[in-house]
Amino acid sequence: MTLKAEYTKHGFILSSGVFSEEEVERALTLCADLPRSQRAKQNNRNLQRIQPLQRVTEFKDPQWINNFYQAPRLKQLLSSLFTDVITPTPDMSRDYQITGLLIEPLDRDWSTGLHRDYRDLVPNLDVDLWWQTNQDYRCFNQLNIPLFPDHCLWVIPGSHSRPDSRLESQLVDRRSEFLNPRDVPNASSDVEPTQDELEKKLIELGAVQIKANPGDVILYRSSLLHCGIYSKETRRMTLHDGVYSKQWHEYVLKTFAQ
Ligand SMILES: O=C(O)CCC(=O)C(=O)O
Repeated sequence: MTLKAEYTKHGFILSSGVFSEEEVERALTLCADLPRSQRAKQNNRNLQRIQPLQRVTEFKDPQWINNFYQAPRLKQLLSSLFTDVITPTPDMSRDYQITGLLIEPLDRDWSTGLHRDYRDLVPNLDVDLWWQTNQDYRCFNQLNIPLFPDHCLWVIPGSHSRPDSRLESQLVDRRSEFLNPRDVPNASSDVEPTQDELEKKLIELGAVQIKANPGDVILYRSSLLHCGIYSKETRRMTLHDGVYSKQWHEYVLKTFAQ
């Protein structure tokens, strides 16, 4: 099966060793202090995402982002899958820059819960238009680039090209229950589900946990049913971005422009 056929079928690819050790080291050096500074700035020890990096004043070298994405093996990977796409966020509009850094919370585990981006994250979305746009696979593609070993992402292979099953839909509906751990102050219940239960449910639904190493790239459709599970015990620094296209940009303009 070609890489493109694999991506089209499963909705994700783990590509090993796209970035060299030196490139990862450079990224780590530039990003090393961001978790500390942003947790302090936002007074939130459990911050799990710094985004967009382009707007973080403590981020010393925003131009590096563009250089980083010029890595020959990344270009090769993307050009074997797409034509007419661009990464990181093109200079179309600052408002749609999503270059981010995913980090571990310090005090408690956290998860995104099972979801499809846009459909489950944007209130009152035109779901028919989103689904129709999803048929164009130049839209709704994202990247995780771990700088430390990263086992946080779970995906349900193939779910990007079909509707939810009844059980998937039930788990998506319970998303908010899995965002916080049991020991969060003011939790409404002392029997909230744990991350272990979430993992068990994901396995029942056929989800796979992606185990990536520094310098690997996980490319996935953001319309895929997916879930990030973050452990406070495990250091996470994963660059997170999209693969963009004219078609994607038209969609966001139509959907979000006032
Ligand atoms: O933490 C992750 O790897 C998943 C992030 C995620 O779900 C998203 O950005 O849509």
